Amino acid sequence: MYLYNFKGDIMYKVLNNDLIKEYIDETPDIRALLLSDDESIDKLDVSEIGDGNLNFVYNIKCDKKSLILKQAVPFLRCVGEEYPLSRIRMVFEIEALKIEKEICPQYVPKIYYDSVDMSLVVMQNLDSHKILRGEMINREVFPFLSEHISTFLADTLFYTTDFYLSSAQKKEGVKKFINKELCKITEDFIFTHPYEDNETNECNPKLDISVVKKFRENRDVKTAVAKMRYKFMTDAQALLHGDLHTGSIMLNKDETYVIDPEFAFYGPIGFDVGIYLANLVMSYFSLKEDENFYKDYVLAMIKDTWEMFASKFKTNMVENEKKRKSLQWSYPDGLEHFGHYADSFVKDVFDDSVGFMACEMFRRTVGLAKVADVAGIEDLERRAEVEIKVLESAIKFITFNYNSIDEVIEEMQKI
Ligand code: SR1
Ligand code: MG
Repeated sequence: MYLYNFKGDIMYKVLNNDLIKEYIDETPDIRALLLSDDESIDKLDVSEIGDGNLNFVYNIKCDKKSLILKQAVPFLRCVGEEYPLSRIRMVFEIEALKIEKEICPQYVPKIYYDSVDMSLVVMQNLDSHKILRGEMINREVFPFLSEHISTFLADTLFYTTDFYLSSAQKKEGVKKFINKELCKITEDFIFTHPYEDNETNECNPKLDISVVKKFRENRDVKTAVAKMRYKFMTDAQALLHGDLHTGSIMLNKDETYVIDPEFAFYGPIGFDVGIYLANLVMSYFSLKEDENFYKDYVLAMIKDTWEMFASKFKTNMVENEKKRKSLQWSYPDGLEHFGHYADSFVKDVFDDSVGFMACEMFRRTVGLAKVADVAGIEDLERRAEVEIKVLESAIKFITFNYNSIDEVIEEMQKI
């Protein structure tokens, strides 16, 4: 039933609910996680639960035991087999999960098994946790989320920079994460297609096309987006998650987990921060006039996430510098000067974050991949009103300079 290669490993096959059981039966390391030797695979309960754009995700249960199996297929799930995509993305996902787990064990699910041949990873089932996007649509509040996400961002991003790694380690890291195909998806679907007449773009039919034209034909917007695109392609600052929207976070009131890092590569720090903030901003604009409590909550999330991230990243820089005592800063007052440099570095990350935030907001409105917070609004006229706010604020974010997150929030409140 399965083909084996010369090393005796199972060769790739696209799984489905039935094939998963057979696969588990033939893979002792996974089988032992769910069944005792004398138990039959018929006891397994398998359901496909993936709602992402790329892969298939199976929830596998046996009595009280359960796990998640995620498999990459050789095409882009949301488009279909006519959009081929190599399965190597699973290698990047596995490697990134392992690095993130080492840096932030409390925010990354446990990995039980991985197979490069089968392009799959078997992980902890976060069955008492839900996807953040859905929880925000249900107006749920999470007291520790900003604390957790700001630490995840500050630590995964800092501990993979040249500030922390040796020059050689960092370059090895960059080489290991040449994630060509998924970076190209981002270059196309975030930074290119939304600004052109592309067949993959999709718009709410009730969205006034003149507003779309307004940013597509605005030279300042296009120049600024081109700069963000170039920065994304060239600025290998740190190992990014690469797709840190609110659908890549699972949580409950106490715990937060970041999942799905298949887009991981060495890129600009502000990309991860900006994508996350953009998804909060879109959630904010999706709220109705009278939802003041949740509006204030989302604005507080935006402010807290940025401010906690900035402070934690700076602390990481300064504390690490004290230990490293690099020559560059060791002259009298060196550490104080380094503190100024850290402030200036973090301000550059802020500017990048606001720019990437705008790019994510444009593409989630007129591009292929939408966000349910906005696209899920059934009344298309109301959805269009929200989309106009998203586009108008994105135009401001990409063309103006802001000194602080408070200024960004003030801008949002004016729209
Ligand atoms: C064409 S793939 C669309 C999007 O899905 C992923 O989650 C990424 O955000 C990608 O841009
Ligand atoms: Mg994903």
